[in-house]
Amino acid sequence: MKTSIIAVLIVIVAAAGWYFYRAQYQAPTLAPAPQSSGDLLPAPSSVAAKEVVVDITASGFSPAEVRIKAGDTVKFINKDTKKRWPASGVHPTHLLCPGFDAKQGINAGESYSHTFTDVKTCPMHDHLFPIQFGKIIVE
Ligand SMILES: [Cu+2]
Repeated sequence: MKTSIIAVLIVIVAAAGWYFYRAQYQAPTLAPAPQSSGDLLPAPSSVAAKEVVVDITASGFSPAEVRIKAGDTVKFINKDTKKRWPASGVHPTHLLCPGFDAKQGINAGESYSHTFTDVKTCPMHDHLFPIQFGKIIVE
């Protein structure tokens, strides 16, 4: 009688142990639900502000026309050998897009970044070579 009670207890303990082991083991397999919501993460990041690079070469801005979203940043990299000075129109006051003005010549190899917050088209030029133009279209 005593041995049969012990045997039943062992079976109960084993069954409970197996149940909890299985519940624990299965927990990670339930993870795909949060992981699939993780799949949605790239969408917000694609909406997030981005940085667009414009090279300034001897022949001017490349690309000369950039289309961005409000909040995006344009990074002007001086790839010429001379100083370059990206700024908004109109030369020489640069007031069409306030703040978009490097305020000084950028050395070769260096860069100037500006974040465009207003939805508008900003004509741009090189203040040191005011025959080179472009535009930043902020949507
Ligand atoms: Cu200018």
